[in-house]
Parts: sequence; C-alpha cells; structure tokens
Amino acid sequence: MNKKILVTKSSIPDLDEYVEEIKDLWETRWLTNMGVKHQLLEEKLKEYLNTENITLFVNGHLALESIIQAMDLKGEVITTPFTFISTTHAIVRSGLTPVFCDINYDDYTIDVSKIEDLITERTSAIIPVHVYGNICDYQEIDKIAKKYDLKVIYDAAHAFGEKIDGINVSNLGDASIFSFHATKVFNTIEGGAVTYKKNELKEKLDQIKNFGITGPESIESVGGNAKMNEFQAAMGICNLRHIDDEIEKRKKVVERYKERLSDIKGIKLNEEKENVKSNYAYFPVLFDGYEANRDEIFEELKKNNIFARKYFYPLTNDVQCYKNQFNVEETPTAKYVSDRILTLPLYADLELSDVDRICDIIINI
Ligand code: T4K
Repeated sequence: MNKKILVTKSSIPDLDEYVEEIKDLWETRWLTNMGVKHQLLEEKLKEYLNTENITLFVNGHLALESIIQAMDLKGEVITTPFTFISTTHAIVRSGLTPVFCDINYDDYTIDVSKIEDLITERTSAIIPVHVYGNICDYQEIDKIAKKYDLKVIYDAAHAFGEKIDGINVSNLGDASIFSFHATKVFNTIEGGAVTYKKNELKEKLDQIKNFGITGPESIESVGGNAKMNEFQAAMGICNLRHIDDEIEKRKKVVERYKERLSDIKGIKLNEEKENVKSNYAYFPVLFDGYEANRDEIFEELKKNNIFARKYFYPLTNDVQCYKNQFNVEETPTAKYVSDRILTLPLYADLELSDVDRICDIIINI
C-alpha cells in the first residue's frame, strides 16, 4: 500500500527547540493565566502581523465568540455559509441570527453585491471569511459598513500573515480573528487571536477570556475561560521563528500542483492575485465539468491512501443542527461550489513526488 497522505500535517519545531523553550516552566511552575510566554508571543505577533492590538485565545472559535461579546452585537449578522462550522456556531451561540449571503464563484468569498439586500434594521454586523486565505473585497465591505453603521469582524482563520495592497489582513475591518489550530499555517497546538482597531477592546477581551476578573477581589463582568496556556504560547514562539520558511515550502508545493493541474478542462484552481501576499494555506480544486466529479476523485484518492477533504461541504446553512432553519437555495453559488470542491493535501513537508502522485491519479482517472 502507498504511504498515507492526509490533507495536512502540523508544522512543529525540532523537539530540542521546544524543550529549550519550555524548560523555565519547570522552574517557575507558572503554566497559564497570561504568563511570560503568553506576553512574549503577544508582542512577537504584534510585530509579525503589524498590528497595534492583539489578544490571544485558547482557540480561534472562542476568539470569535469573545469579540462578538466585546462588541455587544445584537440581532442579525450577515455572513457566509461557505466556511468551517465555527463561524456560524459562534454567531448562533452568541444569541444572534446568521443571515447568509451568497459567495463569488471566482474566489469563494462573500459576494459583496448581495450584502445590501440582506440588511434590515436588526443587522448589527458583517462577519465575512477570508476562506482558504482568499481575501474578501474589503474596500466594498468597508463602504457598506460605513453607510449602514455596521461592525465588521473578519474570520481570518485561514489568512495568517497575509497582506493585500500592502496592508496586513489583521488591520482590515473593526476586528479579525485568527486560528492557530494544529492544522493551520501557524499553530500553537490549539490557539487563536483577535486583532482590532479600538484600544479599549483590550480590557474587555482580557476580562471575557478570564472570568471577568480584574483583580484578586474584583470581578467586573461576566466572562468565561478562554486563555492560551504557556505550553501553547511556547509552541507559538518556536513556530513563529520558522514561519517564513514554512510558507516558502508551501509555496513550492502549490507551484507544483499548479504546474501539473493548470489548463485542464473542468479543473478550476485557486487564483493567486498580484496584490496579495499569500500564505498558501489550502489548495482547493473545483471540479466543474471535469471527466470525474468531486466525489469520484475523492474516492479514487482514498483508494490510494490519500485523504483529501471536502472543505467546505456541507454548507453551514445545510448541516443537521440547522435543518429547516435556513434555505440553502438562497445561496446557490455557495451550494454549487460546495458540491464540487475538494482541498488537496498541502503542508510544508509534502514531497513533490507525492504531489505528482496525487496529480497523476486525478489526471488519469
Ligand atoms: N473559522 C474558520 C474559517 C476555520 O476554518 C476554523 C477552524 C475556525 C474558525 C475555528 O478555529 P479553531 O477554534 O479550530 O482554532 C479542522 C480544524 O480542527 C479546524 O481548526 C479548522 N478550522 C478546520 C478547517 O479543520 P477537522 O475536523 O477537519 O480536523 P481533523 O482532525 O480532521 O484534521 C484534519 C487533518 O489535519 C488530519 O487529517 C491530519 C491533520 N492534523 C490534525 C490534527 C488534529 C495534524 O496534522 N495534526 C493534528 O494535531 O477540523
């Protein structure tokens, strides 16, 4: 049997490097609650993401729920169903109503021409997603948000370190959330962060992630527990040292895929834009009129021990727990894409010979 290839593989530092980084935790016994590693990672990420305000979290999902709480959003939120379930769950779990907007066929991000029609007097925010690291039309979203006085929180879980028109994604909208999950370009095992424009959100977010505690005898608000611990932060400090090399390696994998799969009838690849510095997070392929459909390709790869993933199928407005609450027919392009897209294996250490093997299977089907 051929070697098993999964859709991704976590980037990790050499064991010695991590052990060195966590050694002092054995002396201090300070393992969590915003210790020195946490503080250091926040500072390093501020620099890397070129942002003034960042708050770390235990994961990307709670980062999103926390910024929603900090901004005190109410009513309806316009968002995309073509995303990981976290985006929609965060809105629903915050007591808000998601209103689903369709996506562009070209880059799978929210279709800005359809947003205004969905705005009502109950709309408080837009939560678009830079899906696969494809950056949304931020200029148009800004215009709409200003016109209707809406907040914009980007789900930038896939867009760590990316830039558009020279602007780091962390500076778009009112806030952005990032995921540092093991499967992401930059990981802290589990982890996440919020970056934001208004300084005063810092205090609120720090309270929300730590039970609302402001001092040994003072609890000023109703918070939960969403703190990144010192072992996670230490992993982040190590991984950040190598992030540019890792992205460069991913780029090579993507280039090989492109060499092999470009200009094939019925195969649509993710377009790289000139004004975007990509992080090469995912390699989505749309099988639209190809000799085999998405599910057949998926099965054929599986037979060969290669595990691609149907990110993002089903749409979040079509999953069991939301059945009959939303109408998937209202987002037809999202449905069309979700039925045809497959994300192929992509990680820094993926060998080019394995990329060739994957492409051969697809081409020779
Ligand atoms: N918003 C968006 C747009 C997101 O995509 C996500 C997360 C979030 C918000 C929420 O952020 P977090 O709260 O997760 O920080 C994975 C991830 O768990 C999830 O973080 C990610 N998006 C989503 C797109 O993918 P699964 O269920 O596909 O993961 P799993 O366990 O099947 O792993 C996929 C592959 O990754 C495995 O086949 C092998 C590899 N892997 C996995 C793990 C767990 C590793 O190499 N190492 C590992 O430790 O959800």
